[in-house]
Amino acid sequence: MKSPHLSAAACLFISAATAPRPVAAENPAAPAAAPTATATPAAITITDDFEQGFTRWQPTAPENWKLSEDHGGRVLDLFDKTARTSPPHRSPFNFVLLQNQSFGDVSITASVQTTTQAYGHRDTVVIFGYQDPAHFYYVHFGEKADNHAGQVFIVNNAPRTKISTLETTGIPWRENVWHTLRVTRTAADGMIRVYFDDMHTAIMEAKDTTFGPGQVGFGSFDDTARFDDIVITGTPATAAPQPDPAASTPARPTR
Ligand SMILES: [Ca+2]
Ligand SMILES: [Ca+2]
Repeated sequence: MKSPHLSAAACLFISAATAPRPVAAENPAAPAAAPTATATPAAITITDDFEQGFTRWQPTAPENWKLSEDHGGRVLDLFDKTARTSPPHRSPFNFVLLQNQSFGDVSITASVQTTTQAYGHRDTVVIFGYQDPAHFYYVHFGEKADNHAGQVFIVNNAPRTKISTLETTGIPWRENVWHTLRVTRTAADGMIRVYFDDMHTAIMEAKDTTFGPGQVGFGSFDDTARFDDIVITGTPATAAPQPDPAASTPARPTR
């Protein structure tokens, strides 16, 4: 049996940006550091090339996903779309979520190949700010854009609603071609930017602060596709969850 002696570093790792934030200055004579805005958690990067599996990802319908040989190794293959969970509101049927990790600021990059024949709503999706099945954002990378495709959407306890402010005419998917897509969001101002193959010029934008930190993932509304080389960089939120004032504030006495 071959020993995959190099594989431990190849599959999936988390690297913390280890540069410590400056602690409170003890020496008042020390030159003042450049203003660093508000203290934010150090960003981490999570990568996955799926060479060792995909147990870190939680699928909505596990029977639709498998590892396949492609792209010079293994890829995560949304190979079937027949099994479906029933989302509480009109929203993507098949996606995986990175487990046990939420992000505030986040950048999600993926290599993606569609395995669906061309049609107007041929798509993949990237999920972010995920709170629960009824509350999250997603980008629909749809072949031809309209109010229900090729947009940034919010699912807020209702069927998905387009929130794109910069819109595209559609995503130029090609058969048997690996594309690169990226979604970024900054939590403070809610700015969302979407890229496809050209990582310099956003093709979609939106701005929404309804949801704070949340989980991230990817999949398709209702098609098949293959995914590889995921790179997620962001500020983790699970270590210090922010209480929801509306939910956690004890009821004030009213008498
Ligand atoms: Ca791979
Ligand atoms: Ca579709």
